[in-house]
Amino acid sequence: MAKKTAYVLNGPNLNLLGTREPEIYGGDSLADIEKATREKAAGLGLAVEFRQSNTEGTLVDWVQEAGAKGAGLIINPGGYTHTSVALLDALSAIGVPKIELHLSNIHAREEFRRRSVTAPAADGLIMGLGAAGYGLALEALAGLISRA
Ligand code: CA2
Repeated sequence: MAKKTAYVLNGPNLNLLGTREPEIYGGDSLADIEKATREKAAGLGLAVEFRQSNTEGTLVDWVQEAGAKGAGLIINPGGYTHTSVALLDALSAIGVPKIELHLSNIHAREEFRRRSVTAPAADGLIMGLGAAGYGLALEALAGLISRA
């Protein structure tokens, strides 16, 4: 039987991970995180679509694709977390399990980061655990997929 696919979507500026602000986001690059995520997924028997875009519409398209072709979704919407009704609407429209993920604890940061516009569409949130959050989110998603 074909493996179920977990989409792991990353929003704006996450391609810069590892180049600046390691005290906030950790020292791993997005490529390091992708590698660890793929290893974790293999252990869980899941296939992975791991993607990053700086463009809101592309992320909306990928959320819709995850709803049509995927078994579940992990999303770090980056700065769009705090602004994007379009991503909230896309996430609300899909019927697969969804986890919102942040490297940093957004509630411990500037006031404008403390509100997530997209969080109401998520089944659960993981934040503040750095790159390790991706593996933890995948584990949680595998559980949600198996119970879906
Ligand atoms: O903590 C997170 O994962 C965030 O989603 C990361 C976003 C930020 O806008 C959110 O408030 C919280 C930004 C990621 C930008 O990452 C950079 C990393 C290195 C250098 C520059 C940006």
